[in-house]
Amino acid sequence: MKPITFIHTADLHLGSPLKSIGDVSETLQSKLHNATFDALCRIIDAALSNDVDFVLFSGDVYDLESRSIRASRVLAEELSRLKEADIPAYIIAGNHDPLSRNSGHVVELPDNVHVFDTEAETVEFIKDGDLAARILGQSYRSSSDSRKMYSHFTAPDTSVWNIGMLHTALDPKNNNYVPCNIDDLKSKSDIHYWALGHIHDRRILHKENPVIAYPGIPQGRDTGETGEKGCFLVELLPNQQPKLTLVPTASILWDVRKLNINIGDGEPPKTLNELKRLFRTEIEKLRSGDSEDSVAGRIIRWHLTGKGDIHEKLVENRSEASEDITETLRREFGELDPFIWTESVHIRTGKPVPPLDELAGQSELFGDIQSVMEEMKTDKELTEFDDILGEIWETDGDYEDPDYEKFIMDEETLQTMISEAGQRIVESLLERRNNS
Ligand SMILES: [Mn+2]
Repeated sequence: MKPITFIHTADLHLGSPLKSIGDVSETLQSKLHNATFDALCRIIDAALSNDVDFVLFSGDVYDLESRSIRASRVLAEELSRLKEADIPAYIIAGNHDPLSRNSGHVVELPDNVHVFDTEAETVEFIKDGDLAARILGQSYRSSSDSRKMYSHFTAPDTSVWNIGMLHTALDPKNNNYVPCNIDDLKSKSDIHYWALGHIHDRRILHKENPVIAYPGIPQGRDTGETGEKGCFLVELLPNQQPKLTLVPTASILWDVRKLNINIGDGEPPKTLNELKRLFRTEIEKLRSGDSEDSVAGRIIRWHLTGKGDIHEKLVENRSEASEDITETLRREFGELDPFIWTESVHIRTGKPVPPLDELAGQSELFGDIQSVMEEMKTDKELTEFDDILGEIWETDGDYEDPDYEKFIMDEETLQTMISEAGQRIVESLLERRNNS
């Protein structure tokens, strides 16, 4: 087998707006508007600078079935850059950009591009005159597709790399997005690499024989799509483990960050001004890192945590306090380069009560509370509760809809809820004790 390298990307959702984040300036609005196109440009840059053999787009290149003219034009332009370097591109259509009757390309794509048909197809990739890989793929014909596409992906032999392109939720019960599970894909022993699309988190589900991977969305669009985003640079070498390297592509990063008012050695902030100073220090730290990383900016949802006297002042006028902090931070950092845009500030502080450990030593009641809390944190049934709810919130509704407010019940959220409940109980017991 010949060694091959390629880029695997998916779910570009070109032209899709980033979620509305409040009253932004025109400059910032245009940065948000260009972000998905910037990501495409970075993907093509990575293909060219690594001199890859080809580029795979595993569905949802466009956000909408009625493709925008700008998205079509930019895609054609970017793919032409690959053509100049003699690099082919392979595209399957997903649930957002199915190949139905209305979906002809407004702008013709260059001839180095193969868009897979709605029936399974196999395309050969020739390198230096020899067959080096086969790409097997199939496009959605409408916005949902219940066909078991993978079962029609059959390669004549395994003498060259066989790569399957599939847009799927990888959920056997989900008939909208190509029902299947990981074992179905593993059972296709003629496929070496499953280039998946649809799920916006980056996941490597199986490392070899076959590789099964989602590169995730190249540019996050809301606070449910936080952190670094990118595409995979894939190297397949004979008799070696496949190598997948993340190439960062997002110019704008979404972030949900905790700011603990008890950080540092000093006293926690007592006034709003002191609290804002704490935010400023934190933001400057982030900005200095971002300026080295070609990040245009970050959109942050803050969770203010910790214990201190300022808590009571903050919760007295909770929404006014968080709006005031938000406004100040937007004004100071929202227009800088790199920018930090504060999406919102969630006040989750508590009263300055002694640690539960200490209280537990003083009275039996607090000792009991502590052991109940410990039990809850490791309770098997609660962990299962988190599994069940997590699943409901992750799959209910269209999670690709940027306006869909995600609330994913995961282990960390559950632990936070337990700790916060404990804090409330301790606060009110102490209050009662002080008042009696
Ligand atoms: Mn999709």
